[in-house]
Amino acid sequence: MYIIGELINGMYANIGKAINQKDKKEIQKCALEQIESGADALDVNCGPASKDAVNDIQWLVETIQEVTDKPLALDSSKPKVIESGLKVAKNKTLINSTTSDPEKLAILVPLAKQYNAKLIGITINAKGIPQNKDQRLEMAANIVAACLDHGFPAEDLYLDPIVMPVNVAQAQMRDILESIRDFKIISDPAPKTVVGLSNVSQGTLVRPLVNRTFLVMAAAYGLDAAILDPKDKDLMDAAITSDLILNKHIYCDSFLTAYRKK
Ligand code: THG
Repeated sequence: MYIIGELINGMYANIGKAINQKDKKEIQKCALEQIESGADALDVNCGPASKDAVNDIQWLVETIQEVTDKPLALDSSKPKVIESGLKVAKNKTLINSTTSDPEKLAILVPLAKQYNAKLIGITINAKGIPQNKDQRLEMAANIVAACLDHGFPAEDLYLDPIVMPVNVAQAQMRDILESIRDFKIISDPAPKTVVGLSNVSQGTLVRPLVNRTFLVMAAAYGLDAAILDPKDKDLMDAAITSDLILNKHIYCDSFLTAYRKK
């Protein structure tokens, strides 16, 4: 499982404050803690309170790059903010994200190609969040088609079925899981899949348990990557053990420690 740490997000009070006060140490601490916990990449989101996200994202990217060269996932619904981050990002970057709207795809797929970035495509359009599996598959197919049109490789595309809170959309959970499996049949080579895991537990009382259970189930449906809190050790242990069960790394008695040293 490719782990994208979710904690550098202005929606968290400490990060929102650090962005406002240009407190590099707080951001760098958050970056390093996530990497030490096993994150392969870091999501970077200025959050709803940022008044100048075009500049704030550059400051965040430059601040994080002072302490790590892990890939960054530039997380914004505004293409201008993503492009601004791409301009200063030194290493392989993920664009998070394009929707399935033609106007968004027309900007973000060429941008991903130009910067040799990976691209997350979320199955949302101007009409909103899909209500069933067929709508998710249709939007996903539109995203894949746009990538193929522009010569952007499907293997560098991560399709996101949009995870909803289980207390809001309980009847959709099975569809979301099946979408993770079905997205793979859209093209050959197949696109990859990703979820924003913490969405599933928003507003629930036992968040870590809900997150962990959904992650293990999604892993069984073939999930490739997840945006999550890597500092949740039980969650990371479950992710690593799912990979073990799926034969992605070799068993040894100390597989949890061995994986973390990789
Ligand atoms: N798909 C993609 N990108 C995404 C998401 C997604 N990026 C943002 C988000 N969803 C993933 N990141 C988070 C980060 C935090 C939370 C959920 C998802 C979260 N935060 C606490 C809350 O809202 O209760 C905030 C706690 C606090 O304020 O301290 O749950 O789905 N591609």
